[in-house]
Amino acid sequence: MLTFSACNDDDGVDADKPRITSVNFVTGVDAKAGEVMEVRASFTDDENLSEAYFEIHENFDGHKHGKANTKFEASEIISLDGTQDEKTIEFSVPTTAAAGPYHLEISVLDKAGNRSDVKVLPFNITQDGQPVFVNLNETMNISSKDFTIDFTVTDDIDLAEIIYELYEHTSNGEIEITDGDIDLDGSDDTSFKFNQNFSAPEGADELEFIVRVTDSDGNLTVGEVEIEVQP
Ligand SMILES: [Ca+2]
Ligand SMILES: [Ca+2]
Repeated sequence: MLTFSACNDDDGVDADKPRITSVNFVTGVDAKAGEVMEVRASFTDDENLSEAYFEIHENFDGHKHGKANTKFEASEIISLDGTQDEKTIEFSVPTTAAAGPYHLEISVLDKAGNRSDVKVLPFNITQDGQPVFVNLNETMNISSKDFTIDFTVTDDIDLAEIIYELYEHTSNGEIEITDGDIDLDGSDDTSFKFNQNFSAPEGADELEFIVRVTDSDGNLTVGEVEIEVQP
């Protein structure tokens, strides 16, 4: 069986998609507003690379727009050459970029017009003025069905809203147990003490608590607590 080949060399058409071989957040996955974020990515194609596409967009989960700060968006197209190439790209994050979770999307095109799958990479933009969690334990072990989550969240100027969700991890994925929304209507809410009782469903062994706190400047800070239920 030597006669068959999977190559398209006969007709000269490049039908194989290019690939992204590595992506590295050179300056870390926390990018500070007002600073430069650097990303290095490597690409490969069987015949000839053409260009790479980088896009940044927010991942605030439907959160409303802020006032002083705005959600950062950017995109760049970079020319590539050969069958392997590596580029370092810089994004200047404005000082008014809202702190919160973002996505970097990357895809690559070869000279024949084949596009790679899109890689989606999470990162955060941070701000000195974003809400800060105090005493939020990221892991908890509970031995009874009923338990309490308590922590404090502070802000330099004003907290606006606290949204929380409690999930159960099951073999069929995540099931929401409960959620809540606390509006802080004052104009100088610089500290809030969260203290709530919850109940684990019968038979649950792993829960997750996610809390999203927005300040009145539009910054979002996300906290997570992994909760192990002891048998
Ligand atoms: Ca190709
Ligand atoms: Ca603030």
